[in-house]
Amino acid sequence: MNHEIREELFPLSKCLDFDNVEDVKTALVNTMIRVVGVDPQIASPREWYVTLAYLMRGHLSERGMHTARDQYGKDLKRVYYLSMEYLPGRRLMKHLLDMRIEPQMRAALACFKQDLDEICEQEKDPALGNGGLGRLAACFLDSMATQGYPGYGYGIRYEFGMFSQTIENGQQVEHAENWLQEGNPWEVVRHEITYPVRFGGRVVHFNDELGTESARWIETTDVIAEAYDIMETGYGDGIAVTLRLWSARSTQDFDLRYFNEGNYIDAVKEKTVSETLSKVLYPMDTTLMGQELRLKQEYFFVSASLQDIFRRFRKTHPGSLRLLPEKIVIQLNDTHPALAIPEMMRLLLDEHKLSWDEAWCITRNTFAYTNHTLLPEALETWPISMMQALLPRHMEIIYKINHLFLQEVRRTFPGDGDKLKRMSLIDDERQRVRMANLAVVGSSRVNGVAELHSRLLRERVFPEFDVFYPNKFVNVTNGVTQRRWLLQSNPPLAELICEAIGDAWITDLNRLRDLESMAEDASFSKRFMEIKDQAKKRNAAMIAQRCGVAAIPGSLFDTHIKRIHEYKRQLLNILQVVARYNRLRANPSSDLLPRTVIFAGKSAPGYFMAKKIIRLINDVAEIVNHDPITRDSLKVAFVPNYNISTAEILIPGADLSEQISTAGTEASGTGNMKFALNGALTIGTLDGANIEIREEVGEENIFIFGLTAAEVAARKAQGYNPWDYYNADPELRQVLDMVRDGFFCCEEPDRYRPLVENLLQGGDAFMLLADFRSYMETQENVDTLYRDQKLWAKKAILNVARMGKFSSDRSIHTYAQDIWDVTQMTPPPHCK
Ligand code: 26W
Repeated sequence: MNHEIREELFPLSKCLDFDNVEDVKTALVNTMIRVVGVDPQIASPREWYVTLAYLMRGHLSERGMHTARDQYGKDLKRVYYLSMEYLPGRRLMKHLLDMRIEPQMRAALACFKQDLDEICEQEKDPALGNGGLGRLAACFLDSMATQGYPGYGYGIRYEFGMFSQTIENGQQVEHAENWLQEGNPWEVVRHEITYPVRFGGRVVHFNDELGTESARWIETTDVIAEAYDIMETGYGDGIAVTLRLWSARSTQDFDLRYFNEGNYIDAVKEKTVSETLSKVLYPMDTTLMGQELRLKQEYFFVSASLQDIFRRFRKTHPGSLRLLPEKIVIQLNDTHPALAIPEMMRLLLDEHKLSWDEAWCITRNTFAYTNHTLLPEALETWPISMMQALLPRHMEIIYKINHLFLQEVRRTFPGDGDKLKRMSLIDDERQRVRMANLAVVGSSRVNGVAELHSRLLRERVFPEFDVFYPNKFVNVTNGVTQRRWLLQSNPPLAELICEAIGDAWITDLNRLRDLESMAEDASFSKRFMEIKDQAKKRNAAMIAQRCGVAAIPGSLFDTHIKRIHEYKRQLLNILQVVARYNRLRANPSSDLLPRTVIFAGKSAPGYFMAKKIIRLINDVAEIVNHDPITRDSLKVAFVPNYNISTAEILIPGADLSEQISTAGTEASGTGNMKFALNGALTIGTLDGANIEIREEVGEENIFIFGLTAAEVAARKAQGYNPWDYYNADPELRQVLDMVRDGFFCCEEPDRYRPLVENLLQGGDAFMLLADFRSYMETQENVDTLYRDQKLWAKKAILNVARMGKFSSDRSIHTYAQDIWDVTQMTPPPHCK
C-alpha cells in the first residue's frame, strides 16, 4: 500500500461549518435520509441518535485518516494497549464536547423540536468490562488521543458485555445485555481485516534447508478474527486513536458433508461453536477457575492483535524485525493478554525464522506489563494440561523461556532451590502456568498503579524478581480523564470553574490549583454548593425512579459505588449504618445528621458472600427506610445496574466518597479520584491512591481512619482475633447480633448467619472488626464538619483544586516517558 501523502488527490479538509446552523441542519437531514433511511418528519429519538452518530462518525473517520497519514509519513513509534476490557461510556456527547460543537448541535436540533439530552439517552452504554481496569483503559485512550500519543487499543467485541443487574426481593439478578441488538453506529466493520487464529493440533520439529531446527504447528482448528474499529478522538486538537475490537467468525459457513446428508443443524453447529469465542465477557474480577473458553478468548484476541501489529509494522519496515522494539511498544493491561509474549516468540521463531536469542531480545524489549491487583486469587494461572491441548507450541516456548530463565537465576542465586521454585513460570505442585511470572520475565518494565501498590508488588508479590531485575519495577499512579469525569458529567461545575479560572484545566488539570484562592470566597462557595445541591437533586430523581427510595432533601449523600467485594468492605459500611440506626432509635430526639446512604455495584454471579452483602444492604434499607423513627434522618438506597452512565450521575451528586478497603488490598481505586474531582470529601483507609490523594489535598481535607497496610500485616502476624473486638465493643456486638439473628429478615432468621460467622468464626480476613470503631468515630467527624457548611465547602473546593495529579493525562505522560519512550505528535490540521 502506498502511504505517500497525496493531499491534492484526496484532500481531507473540507469540513462542515458547525457554526452555521443552516449547514448543520442540512447535514442532519441529509444523513438521516441518505444514511439512516428515515424521514426526518417522523423520526424517533433513537433515529435522531443514529443520525447524529453517523454524522459525527464521518468527522472522526476524517480525523483518523489525518492521523494515520501523519504516523506513516513520520514513521513514529506506536503504542499498542492490549486489554480484555474497555468501558468507554456513551459516545455521542463525548464527541460533541471534544469537538466543542455541543451548543451548535443543540441549537440545530431545537429547530427540529428535538432535545439533545433525550437523544443522548438513547445510546446503549457499552459495558465491555468489569470495573476499574476497563474504565482505566478507556480513560487512557482519551488521554492518548488528547495528548497526541500515537496509540492503538486492542480488545474483544463481546456480543454480550457485562450483565445488567436488577434487584428482585433484595437480591441481584443477572440479565443478558445485548448491547448490539439495535446496531452500533460508532463501529466500522473491516471485512477485509481478518486473521485466522489457531487452536489445538500438534507440533512437529524438523530441520530446515539450512539445517536449523524448526517447528511447525499443524492440524489446528481455526477461527477467524474480524476487526471492528471505534475511533477515539481527543479533546480539541487531539489525534485519533483506533480501538480495534475482534469478533470471532467461523472459518467455514457450513460443513458441506453434513449439509449434503440433509442434516442442516449439525452443518451449522461447528460455525456457532467457533463464534462463541467473542460471545460474552466473563463477569468476574477475581477468580476464574480455569475456564477453557476464557483462555481461548485471551489467545484469540492476542493472536489477532499481534498479526495486525506485525502487518502494520512490515508495511513500513519490510524485513527488519530487529527494529521492532524501537518502533512499537505493547502494554499488557494485567496478565490477561500475557500470551502475547510466547505468541510473539512463536511468530519470530517459526514464521520469521529468527534465532532464539534474537527473538527473545526483541520480545522482552517490546512488552511492558501493568499489574492491577494484589489479591492472590486474582493472579492468573492456567492448567498445563489445558494449555498443552489448546496451545501446544506456546507451551513448548514457555518451557524453554522458563528453562533459560531458571538457568540464569541459578547462576545469580546458587543453591537456593526455594527461590527457584517461587520464580518459576510453572507451579510444579499444582501443574499450572503462572501468567504473572511470564509477564514479568517477558517485559522490559512492570508497573503497579499507585505508590503503595507498586511498593507492595515489589515487597510481597515479586520480591525475588525485584532483586533479580533491579530496574524493572516502576510505579505509574492511575488517573482519570477530566473530560468525562468533570466536563461531561458535571457541566454546571465545569462552567463555574471555567468562569473562575478559564478552560485550560480541560487539557492541563494542574491548572485547577488556581481555584485554591477561591476556597473561602463567599460568592464562589455559594455557587459551588448550589451546584452540588442541583446535582444531588438530579441524583435523587434517578434514585427515586430506579429503586423507589426517596432521598432526604438536604441530607448528606454518602456514596459507596464499585464492584461488590469483601475487600472493598461494603459490609463495614452497612454495619455502620445499622449502628447509626440503633443510635437513632435509642435516642429519637438526638440530632444525628440526616444521611442518605447510597450503594451501587455488581457482584460476580457466583460470589456467595458478595451476593449476601447486596441482599443485606437491601434488607437493611427496607427496615430503616420504613421505620417512622428514622425515615426522616436515615435512608439507604441500593441503585441497580451500576455502570458508567449511572456513575456520571451518582458522582457529581455525592457529598461523601466511601473508599474503605482494608489497607493493602485495593491496588489504586479510580472512583476515589472522580469523587474528589467533583467536590466530594473522602472517607477512606490508607490504601491505594487514597494515600496520594491525602498527600495532595492535605490531611485536614480528608477523613482517614483504620489500620495501615503495615499494621494490617503486623496484626495478622501476631494472630488477629475478631472476638476481641466483639467482646470489647458493645455497640459492635449489638450490630453483629442483630444481623446474625435475623433482625433484618424475620421471615428467614438465618439468612445472614454466614456473613457474621465469616467475621467471627471465619477469622474476618478483611479486618472489618478491627477498623469498626475507628470508622464510626470518623463518621462522627464527618457529621460534625457537615454541620459547618462553610468549612465543608472550603474543604470540598480545595479537594477539586488539588486533583491535578490525578488526571490520566499525567499517567499517560509518565508511561510515555518512563516506559514507552514515545513522543507526542503535533495534531494534524482539521476542522474546529
Ligand atoms: C481474571 C479475572 C480478572 C479480571 C479483572 C482478574 C482481575 C481483574 C482486574 C485486575 C480487576 C480490576 O479492575 N482491578 C482494578 O484496577 C483498577 C485500575 O488499575 C484499580 O484502580 C483497582 O484498584 C483495581 O481493583
